[in-house]
Amino acid sequence: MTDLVGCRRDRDVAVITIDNPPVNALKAEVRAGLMAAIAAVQDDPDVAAVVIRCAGRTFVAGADISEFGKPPLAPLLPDVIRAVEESRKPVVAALHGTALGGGLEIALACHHRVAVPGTRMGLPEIRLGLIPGSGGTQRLPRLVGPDRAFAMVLTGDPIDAETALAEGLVDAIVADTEAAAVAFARTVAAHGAPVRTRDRTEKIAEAAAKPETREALVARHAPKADGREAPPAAVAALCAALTLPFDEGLARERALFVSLRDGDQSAAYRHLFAAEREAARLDLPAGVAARKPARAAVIGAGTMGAGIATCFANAGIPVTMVDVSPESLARGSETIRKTWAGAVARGKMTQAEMDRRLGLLATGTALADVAGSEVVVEAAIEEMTVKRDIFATLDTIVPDAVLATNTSYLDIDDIAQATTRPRQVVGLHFFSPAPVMKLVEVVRARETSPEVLATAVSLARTLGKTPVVVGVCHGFVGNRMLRVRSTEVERLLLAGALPQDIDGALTGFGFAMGPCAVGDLSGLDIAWRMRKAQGARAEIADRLCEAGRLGQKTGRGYFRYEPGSRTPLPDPEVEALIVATSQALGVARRRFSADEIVERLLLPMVNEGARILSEGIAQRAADIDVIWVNGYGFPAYRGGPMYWADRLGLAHVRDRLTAIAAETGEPSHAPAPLLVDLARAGAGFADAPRPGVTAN
Ligand code: 3H9
Repeated sequence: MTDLVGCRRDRDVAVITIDNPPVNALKAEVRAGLMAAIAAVQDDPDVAAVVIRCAGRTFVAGADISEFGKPPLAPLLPDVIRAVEESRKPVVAALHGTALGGGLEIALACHHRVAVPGTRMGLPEIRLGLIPGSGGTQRLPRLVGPDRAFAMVLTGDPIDAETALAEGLVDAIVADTEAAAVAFARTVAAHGAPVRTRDRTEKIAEAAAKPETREALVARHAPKADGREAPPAAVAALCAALTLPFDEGLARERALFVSLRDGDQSAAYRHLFAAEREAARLDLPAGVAARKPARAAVIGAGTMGAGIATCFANAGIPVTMVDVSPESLARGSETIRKTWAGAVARGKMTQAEMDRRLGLLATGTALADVAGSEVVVEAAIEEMTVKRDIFATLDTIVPDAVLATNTSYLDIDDIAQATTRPRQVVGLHFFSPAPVMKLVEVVRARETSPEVLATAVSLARTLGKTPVVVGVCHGFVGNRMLRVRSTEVERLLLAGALPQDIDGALTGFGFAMGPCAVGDLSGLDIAWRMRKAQGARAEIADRLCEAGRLGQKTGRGYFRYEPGSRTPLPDPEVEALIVATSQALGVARRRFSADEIVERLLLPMVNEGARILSEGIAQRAADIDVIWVNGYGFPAYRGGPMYWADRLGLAHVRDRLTAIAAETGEPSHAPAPLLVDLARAGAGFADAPRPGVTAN
């Protein structure tokens, strides 16, 4: 055995324990230990059955992701798993925590599985741009049937122990993994030779025999083509399980897995996996720890306020939502109730759970109603005087609370000065719809204390969010870069592109929606109002608004919409308006290819990212990637804008920006100094020096 895999005897049952904290990932030493342990018990006449279990908080959560991209080390997981399945003594997997990926694949090859309540089982490889690579696509359909297997492999969503029992993935739910698994193993040992999962064909017989059943499965579960390579590969592997002899299906799965593992997309997903965890890590001074607020308040019952209050109640934290307008408060409460009622109607939540969450939600119309809260998130309208007033008042009502603002643009340092304790003020910038969107920009103001920063990050994680710490500037990281893209959209429209060209280029790149359709969805008047307030103009966007084309809500924006439809349709009227605007401004129009549009929209954004990095507004390039993938729909399989730029090569990015600057005459298109320096050094944004973070 090895240090990471032990084997002890409980009378006639061998108990193999994997102990590789934190998540028992299957690194080479673990694989070797498991292989040796399985081999050792085969010839031991005193062993009648075997249990595989894990120490610590979880059963194996998968292959060790950090080994991908390096030369594979023997024994390979498929070989270990084959040895488990071929064991002459029955093997029982004792599951707890999260049995995921390669971990679940081990369990699938065991002859039986038992789980404690609360265990979650899944094949999440698709979220890493992969498919299961050790028989998951071949054995899972044999145990749970093809329909459930397609759903699990293609969504990556885990199932709970009760579902697993009902579907045949586990044989029993037990109170205590080890003792119950040993007892279970002893019982099955008395029932003769173990049955291998590979030989269990009854659940796949129908789909194996009928092409129309397979076609229906694919139609039901395969997502529409969106540039990701893993889903079609998963479908191919699952179909192989239904149509090929087991060993051939296994070989097909492995070949598909290896090509994905060694490809660009899964490397991009791995980058994001590491980046999301790194972004939540803080270098805190010794002795500083996050607080765990037990009671929260949200100021403002608009879309954002109600959404944020929902997040608190969803996480089990009692929350008071305050709005001076009883009408807004009633509307906000109704929005929340409808969100949960919808989940109940879809079978995603029980009525009892909804009632419990409703019980966590209180409302009030006076700021004094937030008394007793340990964190307050202000989500009132975006006006500095309003926010400063609220913060000045909160200062006295909740003298010890963390005071957070959800502002998207305003200067948090200015807001903090309205209080007597700017050290306790921080930004928590949620994205809409708040209960759904994972990203939260945690904005560290000039005086925010490390304790408050740590509290904000930990709170965001408790709410199930992906926090990224950013500094104060107009729009922080995400919206500051978005603004650059919006400016470029306007510039391209004037220079010759049409909305459908722009959206087609970016959806072709992998965004779910193009910027023009997004504008139409959220309403073009929002940005219009902001421009008017700042005395700024965007000729085409302004003229659309002036013509009453405010987006989907008026049935017309950059596109036109048939009544009741959300499908953007090109509109000759818009084309005429755009061409006339170009003429009026004396801008010559020309054609732009999709590749050129992608460059023209995204490279200036990357350039802004470089400035953001050198100003220390973001700490790492990877933080910017996490923000754009989780908050703005940048395709995850491209790893985020800065990672994408690194893959293009910064010398190429620099040269293209120089060419764009020459064509547009726009000084901000000139490559940023950091980009130039890195390109000269042959380095990437990933190598950019991190700004020194000073503790307040
Ligand atoms: C696979 O299995 C392929 C096979 O089909 C075929 C192979 C041939 N490897 O998320 P957390 C680290 S693909 C290495 O903060 P939580 C993680 O980086 C894999 N390390 O905790 C972090 O490190 P640090 C399929 C891993 O409690 C620490 O563990 N499996 C791995 O919020 C704690 O993680 C998956 O995709 C790993 N596989 O969540 C599961 N997993 O402390 C991916 C985690 O240094 N993992 N680490 O930052 C997860 O979904 C979550 O980590 C889990 C725990 C739910 C397990």
